Amino acid sequence: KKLLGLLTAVSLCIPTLCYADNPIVQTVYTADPAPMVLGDTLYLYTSHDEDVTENNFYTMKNWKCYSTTDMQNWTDHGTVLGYTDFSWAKGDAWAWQVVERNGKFYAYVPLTQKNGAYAIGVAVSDSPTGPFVDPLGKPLATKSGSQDIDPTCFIDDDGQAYLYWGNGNLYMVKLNPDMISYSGTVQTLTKPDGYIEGPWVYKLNNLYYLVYAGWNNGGENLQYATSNSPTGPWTARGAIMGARNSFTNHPGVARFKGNDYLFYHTGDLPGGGSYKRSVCVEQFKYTSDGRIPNIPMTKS
Ligand code: FUB
Repeated sequence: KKLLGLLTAVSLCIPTLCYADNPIVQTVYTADPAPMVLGDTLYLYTSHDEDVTENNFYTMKNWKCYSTTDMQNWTDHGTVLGYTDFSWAKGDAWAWQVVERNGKFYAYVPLTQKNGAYAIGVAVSDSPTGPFVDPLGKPLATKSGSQDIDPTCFIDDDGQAYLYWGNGNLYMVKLNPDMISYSGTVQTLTKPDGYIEGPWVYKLNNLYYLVYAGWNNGGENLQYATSNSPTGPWTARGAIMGARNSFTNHPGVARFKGNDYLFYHTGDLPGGGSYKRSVCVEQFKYTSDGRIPNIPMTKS
């Protein structure tokens, strides 16, 4: 049955319609999942680990998009943006996120600049599946140059958009309503215990949640913290998931059609590992007092 499931998943993934259990995508290596709910569709944005890696490290050149209306059948929208779409970048298309505002779609990306420093860029589209265009021709934001990765955007109920990012430190800046500029300076927030990278911020029942990758015995796990403010202070609430066949894990959380989902990645596809990862998803339920439970990984 499992083999049939895998064969079905692989065969139906050509050319655009996928049916798959975990990993969701079984035709290429994908990582750093970032879900976005738009009406009755969930879009899943991922980074892309190349099949042939260079220097035994991340070899990542572009980003991909998938969508579903039922969390079972997935449409493959292909590569929707790449580092070559940014004139100032020389590579490292790592974890990204796309958010919608007033009918436009804003992609926040980490890239290595031609001078070698990391930076956060932005690209805009009229469609959730692109094409995305860099409106600035330069980075949107930088702070440390070495830790400027893993951007995530959260728009609060009052319309204020926040851009968070950072490895080792948690940086934050308030975006202007145009979503491609900011006012004030980039702040270094007090990070919750265990924070490494991969922030994902959202609000539920007036509580702000920060889910992130944290330290766990020489690798990463997923942890979360909560706050009464989008700028903290954050109270660490503990680990919710480990990592499997990959040094990293990376969270994306969404409520879709009344159910809650945690997206993450493993190294579970054949030939996979820390630099050839695959995105997965688990449905979960918050406890009655708003806690995220420990969420086991499943594998088909
Ligand atoms: O995908 C490259 C890096 O691995 C990301 O920036 C981190 O979050 C980790 O998933």
